[in-house]
Formats: sequence, C-alpha cells, structure tokens
Amino acid sequence: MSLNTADQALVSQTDVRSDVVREAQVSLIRLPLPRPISDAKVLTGRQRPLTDVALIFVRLQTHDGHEGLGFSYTLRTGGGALYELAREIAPLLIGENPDDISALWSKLAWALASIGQSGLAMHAIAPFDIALWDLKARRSGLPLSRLLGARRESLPVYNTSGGYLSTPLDQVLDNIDVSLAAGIGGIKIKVGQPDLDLDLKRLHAIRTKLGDAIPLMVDANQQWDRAAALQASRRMAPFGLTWIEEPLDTYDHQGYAALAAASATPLSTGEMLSSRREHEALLDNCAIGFLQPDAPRIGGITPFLQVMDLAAQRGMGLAPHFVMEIHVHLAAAYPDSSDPWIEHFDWLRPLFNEDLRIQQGRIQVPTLPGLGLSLSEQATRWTTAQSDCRQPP
Ligand code: SMN
Ligand code: MG
Repeated sequence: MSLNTADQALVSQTDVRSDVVREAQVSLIRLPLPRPISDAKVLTGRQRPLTDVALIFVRLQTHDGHEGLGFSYTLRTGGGALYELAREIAPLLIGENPDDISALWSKLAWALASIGQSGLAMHAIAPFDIALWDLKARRSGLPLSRLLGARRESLPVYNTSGGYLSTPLDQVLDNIDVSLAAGIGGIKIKVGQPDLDLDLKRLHAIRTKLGDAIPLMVDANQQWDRAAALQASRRMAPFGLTWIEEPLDTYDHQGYAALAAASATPLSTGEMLSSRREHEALLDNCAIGFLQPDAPRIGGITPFLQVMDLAAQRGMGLAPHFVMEIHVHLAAAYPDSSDPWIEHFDWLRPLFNEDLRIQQGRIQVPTLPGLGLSLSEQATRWTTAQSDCRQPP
C-alpha cells in the first residue's frame, strides 16, 4: 500500500468538494452453497468442506443522492471479524468527497495499519473501495469497465464449480455438458488427490470427452510439495492444459521459479495473495504464465488496477480469481493484448437481480452503469447483521 502525505493532504482539502458521502451501510450476508464442496485442502485434512460464503456488502450514498455498492468475502472463517472491522472504519468515509478514491484508500489503510498491510485489513478496505468506484461510474452513466478504459466487450470464460474433488467423475462429466451448453468456453477441475493416478484418471476421461480444442485447466490449491508438483506437471503435460493452478504454496517463489522453468504447462497463481505488494514480490521472483489476482482480497479495485499494470508490463496472462461480477469489468480494461480469462461461478447469482450474459465461450461485459449490480430480496433474507452510519443532519 502507499501511504503518502500528499494523499492525506488531499483528503483534508475542502475547497474542491462538490458532493460528499452522507451514509455508509455495512451488511454481513451468509450465502449457503447448494451442497458442501471439497478441494485438495480438504483431502489433505487441512480444511473442512466449504458450506457457505460470508460476504460484506457496503452501500454508500452521497449528499446529492448518488449510490455505490461494493463487496468483499471470506471462506470458512473471518466473516464476523471482517464485518466488525468494516463497521469500525465506515465512519471514516462520512463527509468525504467520493471522487478522492486513492486518497480515501490510503485513509482507510492508515486506519488499519496496526492490523497490517495485507490479509484482513485489505479484505476490509475492499468493499468501500469497490463501492466508491461503482458510485463514480454510476454517476458518470458509464459501465465501470468503460470508466476504466475497457478494451474488450466480451471475455473468454471458464467454469470451475462443476469439477470439485467432492464431485464424482460421472457428475463432473454431466456438469461439463451443462456448462458447455450454457456457452461457457473452458473447464477447470480440481486435482491434488493423495494418489496422483486418480487425478490422471479423471483428467483422461475429461480430456477424452472434451477433445483437444476445448481449454482445460487444473487447480491443486497449494497442496503439492515441490517434488509432487514436478511429478504432476510432467505426467499432466500430455493433456495440453491451459494452466496448472496453485501447484505450490503461493509464497514459495523459488519453487514456482524452478517449476515454471521445468514445466511444459504454464503455471498460474495469485488467488491467495492479499495485497498489491505480495503480487509484486511474486512477479519479481518468478515468471508464471497467468496471474490470478482477486480484487476483494487485495483491497479492492484501486490495488487491482496496479496489479494489472504489473502483470501487463511483464506480458503475462491474467485470470482474475472468483467474483466474476466485479472482475469482468476490470479484466475488460487489462492493458495487455492478451484476453484475460473470467472464472465462472454461479454461487453469487442469487444475491443479485441482474444476470451476466454468456455465449459462444465468452462472457459479455455488462452495459449498465457502474458494476451493474443491485442486491436481491434473497440477499436481504440472508443478511445476518447490518449497521448504518450517517452524517448528522
Ligand atoms: C476457489 C477457491 C475459493 C473460492 C472460489 C474458488 C478456487 C478457484 O481455488 O480458483 O476456483
Ligand atoms: Mg484456485
């Protein structure tokens, strides 16, 4: 994060203000998944199956009646802590000019400095930062993608939620049919079973079904050590994978550098990193094929744009992690000539009134102003805590 005094000075400037944030509402929503799912972290016994997603939503309103919506999320633990933290920092935006996004980001980061410059602190800033960007785009009457300088109207999209390790192979194959029929262009499946031969058996059946033309990716969720990852990358080479995701602990930069040099298949990682600096450190130390930043995890859109620049400077592929509802706008503005991949998940669909359109392997960048999202009635029913802070009249 950058915490410079110029930003702070801007925050306290009053003469250029036209409109100010009047109200900030913070909500905790617990979204149940249709069935518990397991990736390799569950098979190694490190985590329990995932049953729900905790989301923090922030709704901002300005004195002139403009609104912004943003959110962040956590899995398995931390929903309550994230809510409390967001609630604590919400008053810091009241009375501020919503245009000063970078300065306000720094203000929130300074407020959280004692907690640290990554992890929970960044998760807590994200919904505010995203809501400020949404507000700015909505007020301009532009989709967020266009405010950011979109270079694309659609992006290639792949499906993840059909290929969990908890899903039997027959069901994975049926899910692939559903996914392809819905126009989704690529398929990602989870790997990282205790017995590599089981992963290879599933992969073989899936590649045979897909043929060579449909992009296929695998995700090991950091559960191999260096030797196992090397072995897996060698034995998976014949499957023509688009990438092998998180073969190693994300912070094992040396391991990634060595594996990238040895692997015929491109590597991807980045979803577990929780700050711009962590992405920079990864990129400074190894050349992976695809970077997978996650805006809600790294502090929102402001740092995500910086991470996209870092990746583009290195000519890397981009495949933002999860939350396609936000990432479709950001990836549309990726300044590299390669098209980023969007990760399709239907998990968050019940929370919003709007649908994303997918056809012929590509997801359309929404054309409504801002993120183009409004919360559904179901989202209200799943709200477990809510707090408002307002400017005194
Ligand atoms: C994943 C993990 C957690 C939430 C969503 C998705 C997964 C992926 O690692 O990359 O799809
Ligand atoms: Mg992943």
